[in-house]
Amino acid sequence: WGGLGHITTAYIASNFVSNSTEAYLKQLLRSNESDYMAKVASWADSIRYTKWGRFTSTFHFIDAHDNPPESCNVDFERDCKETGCVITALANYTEQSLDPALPAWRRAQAAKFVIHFVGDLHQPLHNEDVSRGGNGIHVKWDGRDYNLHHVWDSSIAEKLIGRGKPYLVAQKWSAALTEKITGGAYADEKETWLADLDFGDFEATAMAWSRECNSLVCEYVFPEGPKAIVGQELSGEYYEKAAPILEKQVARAGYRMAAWLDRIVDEYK
Ligand code: DCM
Ligand code: DCM
Ligand code: DCM
Ligand code: ZN
Ligand code: ZN
Repeated sequence: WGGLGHITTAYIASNFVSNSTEAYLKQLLRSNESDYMAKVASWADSIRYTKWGRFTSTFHFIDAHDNPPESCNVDFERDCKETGCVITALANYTEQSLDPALPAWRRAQAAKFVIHFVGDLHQPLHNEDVSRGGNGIHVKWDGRDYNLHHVWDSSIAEKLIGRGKPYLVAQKWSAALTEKITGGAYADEKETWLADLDFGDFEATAMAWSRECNSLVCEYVFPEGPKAIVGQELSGEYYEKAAPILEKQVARAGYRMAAWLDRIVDEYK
């Protein structure tokens, strides 16, 4: 996701974590403000092009070598790169955040990676190989040229909630989604969102969430295949179908992030 998506997932998570998780993370991240998670949610993107952070560049996605729109699937052995993918990254940084032998700054760093990668795992094109997750596919948005990955990372969300200061619009969006989760459209299904959460197997959990997300690629990202979308204007009908799907993925990411962080803190303390 772009900044707006990551900040929003983190704000949602901060609305659902337990009091002890909030206290632990505020201390670890050295912040007493309500944006203690939101402000670290995009950190992993800010270091991926630096010299020291280069080793993390493939950690943000898994390149599913499937065949949309006929067939969508993810296979860990086939699709996770030697250098790592979002599945191994989430598992490794969850382990690090639980390691009492690591100093606090390393556990803080691990927590920041966990917050970011739970978010990325819920972006459909972070679970797809075609043209490097859509980065190589030119499309139109409000008449201008963009790549498809950017449309799903940012353009759809920005159209949905409107432009403005990222933290303010993210807070507004997270409040609306939190309401949908607690008492609105998602209230009845939210428990099913945690059905695949198995804190005894980090990679299996991440793969279950990845498969669910990847299946959206066939239906909503490339409904008529990758070739048919090239050059198309996406801010109209395509947006109308994609926006509710994207919104649910952001809500799921935030709700699952909270549950995951609760498990980490429960086990650590
Ligand atoms: N941070 C961290 N590890 C530390 C100290 C801080 O990961 N040892 C994170 C949490 C803060 C952000 O970096 O949100 C900025 O920290 P500071 O306020 O120390 O500049
Ligand atoms: N990305 C992806 N799948 C790929 C390559 C990249 O999902 N195979 C993502 C990571 C970034 C964005 O696309 O969010 C841009 O990546 P880059 O700057 O590496 O091209
Ligand atoms: N939305 C928002 N702020 C608003 C109106 C809408 O953030 N003032 C976002 C969050 C909603 C989504 O747009 O979930 C769709 O809005 P609605 O459910 O009101 O149609
Ligand atoms: Zn992206
Ligand atoms: Zn990322």
